[in-house]
Amino acid sequence: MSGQAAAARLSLLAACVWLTAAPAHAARPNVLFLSVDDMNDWVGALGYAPARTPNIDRLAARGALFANAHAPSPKCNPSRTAILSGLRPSTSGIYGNGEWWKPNLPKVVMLPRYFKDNGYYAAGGGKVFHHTPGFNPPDSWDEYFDLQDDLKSAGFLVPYRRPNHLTSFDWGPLDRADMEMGDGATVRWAEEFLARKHERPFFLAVGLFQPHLPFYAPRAQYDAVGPDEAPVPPDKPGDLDDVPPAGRRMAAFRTNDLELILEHGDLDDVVRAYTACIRHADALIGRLLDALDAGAYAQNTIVVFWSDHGYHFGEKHHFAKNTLWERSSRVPLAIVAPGVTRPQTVSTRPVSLLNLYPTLLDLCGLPPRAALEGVSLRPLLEDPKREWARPAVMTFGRGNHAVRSERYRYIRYADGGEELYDHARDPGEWTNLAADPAYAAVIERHARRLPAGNAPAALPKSAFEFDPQSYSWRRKPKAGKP
Ligand SMILES: [Ca+2]
Ligand SMILES: [Ca+2]
Repeated sequence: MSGQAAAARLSLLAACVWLTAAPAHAARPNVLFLSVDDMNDWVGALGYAPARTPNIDRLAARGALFANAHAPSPKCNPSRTAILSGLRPSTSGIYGNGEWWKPNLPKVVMLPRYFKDNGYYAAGGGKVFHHTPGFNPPDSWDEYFDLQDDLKSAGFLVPYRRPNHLTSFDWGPLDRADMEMGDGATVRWAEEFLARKHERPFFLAVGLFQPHLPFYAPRAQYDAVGPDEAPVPPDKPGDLDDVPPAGRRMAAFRTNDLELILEHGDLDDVVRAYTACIRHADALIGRLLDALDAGAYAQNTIVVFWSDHGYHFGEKHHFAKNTLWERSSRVPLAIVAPGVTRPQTVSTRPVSLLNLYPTLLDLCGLPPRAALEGVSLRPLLEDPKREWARPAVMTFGRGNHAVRSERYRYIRYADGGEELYDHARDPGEWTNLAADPAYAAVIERHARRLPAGNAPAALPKSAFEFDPQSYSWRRKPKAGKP
């Protein structure tokens, strides 16, 4: 080794020692990763008045609001797994709520774990991963606040108060205050977390169950909405006539609930209760923002607010989620990044929540990961109007995808069925243009953005034995073998 090379090596070593000794996180921002469950785009900041969401609106006004943001999949587990893994459902094979991600994707490093492995204190509470047992491995976190089973979901689940005609859910007012609901306990924990002194930068994930069904809202929120304030969305007669069979099958999923709600004349009351649940979530978000502002971390904490997917209330004669239309995929998304975003900016560029993982690594200066399929949104955070050629892609079930550009939504089902909607003229997605030859080039342009592969569905829960004590899985022997 030459003297020069040796000197260079020594100085490199010295640099390494310095890097190791220095607090590597000195300038790293904290993260408040704040999510809601099944909240569609009914927030004031996105132009929907009845929900009345002053706290979500003030959060959005502090930074960048994305007005064309979409979930990677219209269901809890595939959406959350995609967001937290940075992998599309078509890559991971996690398409539904019945597949544990961990035994199927043993090598994947989820977002909180990556922060934890890179010097952050990773804390979570409520519903971040899908909430049933086996979806939230403790090694993802330094600290986790989990609700007891009877406190989970939107309110207090059992007993259902009405011997009602529905089997799957209930709605209405509960005689409880905002902080006495299930999510109130999570918010109280997060308030205490934000008041604590932290030695390391933190990644704090707060996952509210609201406004997921059952749509139980504090009575004060329910009463404040009023019976006529939240309109039932229009369901245009014959709207499904131009939808291919695969899309009609998605629309028909769980239609029993919708038929019964309509038969009993309850849809307006269901919408009212859901709207009250959004207001309830908003009130809790206000508590969190106040706690952030009152503590030591207001100036150096990135806040990301997102919902895991949207929700139908009769549009396309469908109830809940599980479709590839705008109503199932469009979500509120706001990012406040001190020193990067400017207040009151709005971007109409199409973005997927798949981009959150690489965005947060970029904003926090953590090593990028080549495996991630999204890209950092930093260019749009800095300039919300800049060119953005990348559409948002969403997947539901194997081989079924939607591609959302700034203007169009193109849907292609596994059997080749297609839909195309022009949002400049038809925001309700009522007229399928896919068969119109005038749009052949538009379709071709969007079809190029479909995922290249469609991974086989991951193994279902029934393929494994799960031990909640050790939080580990064992593959069951295949049936028929001794
Ligand atoms: Ca959900
Ligand atoms: Ca139609």
